[in-house]
Amino acid sequence: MFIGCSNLIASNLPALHYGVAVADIDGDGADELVIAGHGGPNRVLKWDGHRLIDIAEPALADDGRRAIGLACGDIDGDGREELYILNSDGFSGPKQVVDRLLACFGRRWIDLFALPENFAVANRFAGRSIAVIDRTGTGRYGFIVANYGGPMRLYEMGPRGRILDMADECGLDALTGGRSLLAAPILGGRPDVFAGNEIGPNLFFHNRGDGNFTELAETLGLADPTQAARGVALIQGEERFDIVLGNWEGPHRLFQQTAGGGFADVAPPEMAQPSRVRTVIAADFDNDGYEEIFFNNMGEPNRLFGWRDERWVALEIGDAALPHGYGTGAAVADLDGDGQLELLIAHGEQAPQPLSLFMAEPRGHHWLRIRPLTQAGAPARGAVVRLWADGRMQMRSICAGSGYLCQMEPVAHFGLGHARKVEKVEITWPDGTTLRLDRPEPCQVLTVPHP
Ligand SMILES: [Ca+2]
Ligand SMILES: [Ca+2]
Ligand SMILES: [Ca+2]
Ligand SMILES: [Ca+2]
Repeated sequence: MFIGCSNLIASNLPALHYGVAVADIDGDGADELVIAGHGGPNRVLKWDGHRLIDIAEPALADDGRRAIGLACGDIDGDGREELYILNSDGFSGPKQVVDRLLACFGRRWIDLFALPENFAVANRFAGRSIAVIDRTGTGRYGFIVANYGGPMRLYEMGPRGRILDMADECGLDALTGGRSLLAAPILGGRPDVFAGNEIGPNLFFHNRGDGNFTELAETLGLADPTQAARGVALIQGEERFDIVLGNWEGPHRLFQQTAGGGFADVAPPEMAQPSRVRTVIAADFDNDGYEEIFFNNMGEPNRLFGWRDERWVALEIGDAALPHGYGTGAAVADLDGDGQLELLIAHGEQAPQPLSLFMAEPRGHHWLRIRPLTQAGAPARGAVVRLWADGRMQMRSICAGSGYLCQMEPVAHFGLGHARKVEKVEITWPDGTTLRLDRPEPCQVLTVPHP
């Protein structure tokens, strides 16, 4: 499937890297890749038409801190995303160096946690993943923090620009060994939160519709209490979203949403096969109209599964096997705008290694990419996009945080397989607003403002 193209990364020295987020950092309308540096600089890689160049200024590079998880979202509703960087200098519990919440004013990045009015609320626990959520449909996002040996956080912007931790008030607080986060409208129209944990059960916070949550993991069959969760991804099921979960050296799960309202693990034995897994990604890499499942493993070959003839089969992963790679984070984006997704894999933890970049072998299928925006014009993370072509419906949610420590591009990417026409596209925003586009032309990126 994958062909290595890491030579397109202009400067790529071995380093300890963790999470990867995809967002428009420099405000030019095109997405960059942000990669967490653990003890070294964070990277901001921008496609300049030929290769990826690092444009991280000192405030973003933040050299010397130990960054691990990243996510972007528009916390203040000004149309531009802020960047949350979770730093962890220890495995669990209290830490020395607080997190960053970087906002761009003009061309200057300011850490909102460094402002005197926010200093007390900043996160001082070791953690892992970050995700964003528009829990009430205002177009303003909160940042969910999965701490390890410390309480989960939900940072939102309150009156007069103050940052508040709302986790306790809305029922998102939990003290656990937090690893991965997924925020998407899984059960209903408003975004829910899945938290993959180590030492204790996973948690599923169902959005009751008013932005408050009820924890339902055990009832839904998602608790998996004996396993140590790592990467998690949302994937299209029949007419609903399912959840792929990688467990560290334990059986991987494909939690299929059942008509009865719960989830059942339907991972076939080959997919369930335990591995030293980190990030998990579901994406249509070959544009055949079906998402593949990618498992990023640490110190053993990565794996790829595809939906072929109505069942999951292991695919030849090609150059992305990286049997000696210490894979940590990974993310997808169409960097060069050719309508096929690229895959960036970060490595670290056990040894410094360079980043790895892959493109999928071209198949010549048509495609369509939908980029919905919030009321203010920022990426509408957590919105759901459905597409009908060839008598079949495909669905994606704009990534708000997934994988392990990561966040994918804020675009619904659809391969069309052998279809040459799209019947319609339907977008549902976190506030419930729905817009229908009839017969959009394929092979383009459609940026769709909130109606
Ligand atoms: Ca940009
Ligand atoms: Ca903003
Ligand atoms: Ca595919
Ligand atoms: Ca591409």
